Amino acid sequence: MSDFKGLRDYACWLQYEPLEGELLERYQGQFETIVVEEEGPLRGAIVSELQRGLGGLLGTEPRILGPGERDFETATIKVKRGFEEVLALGEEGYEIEVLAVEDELRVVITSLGCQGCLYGTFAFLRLLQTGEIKRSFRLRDYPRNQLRMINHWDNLDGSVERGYAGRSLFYENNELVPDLDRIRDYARLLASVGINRVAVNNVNVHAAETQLIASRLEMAETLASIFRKYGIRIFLSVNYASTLEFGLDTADPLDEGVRAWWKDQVKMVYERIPDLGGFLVKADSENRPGPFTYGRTQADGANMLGEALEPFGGLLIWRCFVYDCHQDWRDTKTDRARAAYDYFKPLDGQFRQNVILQIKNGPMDFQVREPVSPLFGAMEKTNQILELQITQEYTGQQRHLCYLVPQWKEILDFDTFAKGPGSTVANVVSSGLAAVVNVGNDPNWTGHTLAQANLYGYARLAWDPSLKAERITGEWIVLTFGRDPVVLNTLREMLLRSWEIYENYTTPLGIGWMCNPNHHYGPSVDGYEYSKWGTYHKANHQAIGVDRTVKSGTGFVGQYHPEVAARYESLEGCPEELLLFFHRVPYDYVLKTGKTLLQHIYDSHFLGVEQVEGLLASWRSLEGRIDEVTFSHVLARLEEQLEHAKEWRDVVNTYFYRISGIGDSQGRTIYD
Ligand code: GCW
Repeated sequence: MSDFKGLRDYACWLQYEPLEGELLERYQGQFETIVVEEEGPLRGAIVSELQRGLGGLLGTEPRILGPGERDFETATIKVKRGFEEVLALGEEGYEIEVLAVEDELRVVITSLGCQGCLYGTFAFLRLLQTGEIKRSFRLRDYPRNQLRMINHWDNLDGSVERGYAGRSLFYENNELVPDLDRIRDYARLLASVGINRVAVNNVNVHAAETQLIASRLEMAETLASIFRKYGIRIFLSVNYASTLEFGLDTADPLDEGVRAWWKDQVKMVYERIPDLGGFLVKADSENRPGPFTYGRTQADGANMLGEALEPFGGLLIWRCFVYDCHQDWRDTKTDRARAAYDYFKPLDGQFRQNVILQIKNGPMDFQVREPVSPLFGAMEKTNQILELQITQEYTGQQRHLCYLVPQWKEILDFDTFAKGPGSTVANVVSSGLAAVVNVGNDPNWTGHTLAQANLYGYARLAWDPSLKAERITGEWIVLTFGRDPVVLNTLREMLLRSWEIYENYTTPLGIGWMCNPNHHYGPSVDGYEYSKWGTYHKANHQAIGVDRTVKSGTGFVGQYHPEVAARYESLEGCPEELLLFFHRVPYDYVLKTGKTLLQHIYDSHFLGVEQVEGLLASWRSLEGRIDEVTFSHVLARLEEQLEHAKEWRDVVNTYFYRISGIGDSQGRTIYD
């Protein structure tokens, strides 16, 4: 055991610190005899969680009886399979029922499947801490999404693409890490919030990773066996053109040899990992190979792999992040935002049943603000999942506090109008959600301890997208830091406002990309302006923004359903936070606030920095209420954030002052 496992932050939201006050009074002396009737493969996880949880929260050592020893009369917690009464909740759903017999609380956790029994157990422990377990309480809950997936961008050499929390949890020097305990702890952490699928290697698959489905299959097997104990199935990212690495001279999806090779390979993998979830593929994307090389479509490529996986019940998840990454900035006809829809929409109906398209939330790439991708709801006959980014590539890299649940809520609640009003993204992506994770081998998992909230929040939303941001945030704080109302209120406010604050001091009104190329940290207004990536703001001395309207621009707006398109098409109707994504706007254009666009840019940048000062002051006010190690760690990060926010403010403001020649109406300092 490495030392840091004893550190408080290592336990994340599974602290199980002793309850105090009213809750302690309410639960003390309860739950001493437990019957875990459930006998399935997750029994071990259920039993140990009840012991840890109740031991920590109430200081009890509950007697846990097995199915042979059932003792219905005296059991105060019962975990069991049910049938009719919980049928509608599915294998992963559960019912928690609390009845009071005089002063004794009797809890029954019932599910159709062992997975649901485990989730019910975690939920029960959570609800104890939020104080919701009471006399006569009943909760029936179930996951709204079948796939609740985590994507790792981990490479076998131990590096993590876009990782900001140390090195890989899984690999080092092309081997599994020596201490597998940490992976077990990770599986438990993910299961505690209902994650059920994990893709264990980077979507950019290099030669070493290709061996995960061949000579290094035992590594994947070991990972699968660890995650399996918590009901999580692994996925492998594979190189579309693997055949070329194994001596074939083509990766043409219609070639018989290629098809046969994949069928054999998949069979071999499933012999060793029978519950493998399937494959995840990034093809024809950012210089990765794909079916385009052979004049074939994305559907040809995906179906070839889907067909190989089908006999084993495997899924093929195919990413839609396909665009021209060798664009000439002088070419104004090509619009990267259009790419995914242009490539995939015409293929609706051509994908096999076990193929799922994984679509990034926005048409560009995880910027602080983007519209929702028009592909959501555009392909009625095709399975889709939403891809989010928990790792903060463009949102402060876990050095800045940027809590993304409010952003994700907006995305999930966005009405695509695909089938009339109410066709929210949450409804159209009924196959589920995937997200690029933010963990690494840092002692606190996520680099910034408060970034743990993003992982927690993602998982809770994947379980139930209708949960309110306030609810999720409150839960996370209570589970992580306890029930001190001052901590709860202060921290909740800090978290919930941090995305908007980050946006204020970075890129304005949906334009994105004003960051340093390659590593994406810190301001560089023209960093991506003359690059090949298709990411331009086009600021000159009079105006900024990209005209993506149908009337006079790239026509991107026309990819949305008419109700949505009408809103974006008009300059006045367009939501202002996305104004520069859809329109080219002169600096003296007057916004709804009565300010000019230029003045808005200045004001939001001054405000953003003041707000970070506010975050710092709020955090400082918690001194003594948060353990010292975490307190000073977060304090140091916030101090860095403040310095950095000033850098953003000054670089961006100076840029616009220099090119427009117009100063701040309030005469604040803008460097020349
Ligand atoms: O956001 C970009 C990242 C790449 C990443 C790519 C993708 C895995 O900068 O590092 O590659 O997206 O999503 O495929």
